[in-house]
Amino acid sequence: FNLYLIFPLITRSVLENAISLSELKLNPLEKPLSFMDAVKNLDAVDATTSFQVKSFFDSAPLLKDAESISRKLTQFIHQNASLTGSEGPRRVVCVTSGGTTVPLEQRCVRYIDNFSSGHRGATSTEYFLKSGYSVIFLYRRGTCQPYCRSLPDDPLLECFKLTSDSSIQVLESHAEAVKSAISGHHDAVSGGYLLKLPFTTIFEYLQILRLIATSMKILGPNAMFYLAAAVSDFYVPWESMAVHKIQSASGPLDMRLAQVPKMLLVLRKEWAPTAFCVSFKLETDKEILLEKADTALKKYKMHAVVANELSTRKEVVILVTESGKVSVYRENDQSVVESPLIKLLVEKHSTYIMDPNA
Ligand code: PAZ
Repeated sequence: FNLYLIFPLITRSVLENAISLSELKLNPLEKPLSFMDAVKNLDAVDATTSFQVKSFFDSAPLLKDAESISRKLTQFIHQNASLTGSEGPRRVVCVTSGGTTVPLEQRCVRYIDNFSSGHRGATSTEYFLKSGYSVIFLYRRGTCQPYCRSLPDDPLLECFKLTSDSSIQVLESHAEAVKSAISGHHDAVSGGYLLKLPFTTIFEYLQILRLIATSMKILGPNAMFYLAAAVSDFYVPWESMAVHKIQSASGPLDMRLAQVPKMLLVLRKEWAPTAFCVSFKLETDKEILLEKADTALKKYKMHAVVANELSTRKEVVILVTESGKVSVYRENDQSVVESPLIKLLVEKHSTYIMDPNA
């Protein structure tokens, strides 16, 4: 059973476009004029990316709740755009959190996953809210949630007990954590400062991110993207994906995955051109981490890249910007690295708001 046979045309249209474009680059005069017109004003890399992005979205399965997500977003953003504090208009940050999955079958039984507990995104959300931001929290279903860091993994079973008259009581040992989780979460959601949107697959994640980014355009430089989610680099295009569960009777499985188009550049250039954008770079090999972060900063025109190594990500991160690299450490065993990191990013965002073109 060879997946090369199942996915032979994985990105045929993408590849054809890419081939046409590379040919265009080599022999621009030999191409028909209409095609030249289509890519006018774009360099070859941008045009290829645009085609790949279009192809990705055109072939993605329809986002189920698109209308209701758009409605929630419009309401949330308009409500927050009308708020002004001592520091000017209220800022809104989109925090992405958790890993995306890549389904291998349309009626999905198996999938490839990306590592992320969601701790970074959830904790950062709390610190952004504390700093006066409103947050759109785009998170992987089942991952860590804001204000729940101090709760055990199964809060219902471990924090509560049934009394003899069948009412529910919080165990004394967890009372403080439960109180602060409930009040923090309640204040943020009922105050209209926190909107939570879940995703599971790479298709859902990118479609919702695009909706968020285009809705946030009206916020201008007061918008920020803080892209901590671990996003798949490879995927199986929907139209070439097996519909039913892949059978094992034919022996080992060979699989060829298409590359997920580089959406960061599209986010920066098209979806949210005036927003302040921070992306993350995770590596396990520290020798290549900073070089990769530098490349992301330049290639995707990010305002900042947060570089982190898997094993030390909770103790230290390195903030990479045009003006240099700063190591950010957690203060002690009781604190979290997100506290100084968000403080630094809020300062950088303030500078950006004052002069977005600097
Ligand atoms: O979610 P978590 O707290 O377990 O880990 C956070 C992280 C390592 C996923 C995040 O800091 C990060 O680097 N995200 C981007 C990963 C990437 O390079 O795709």
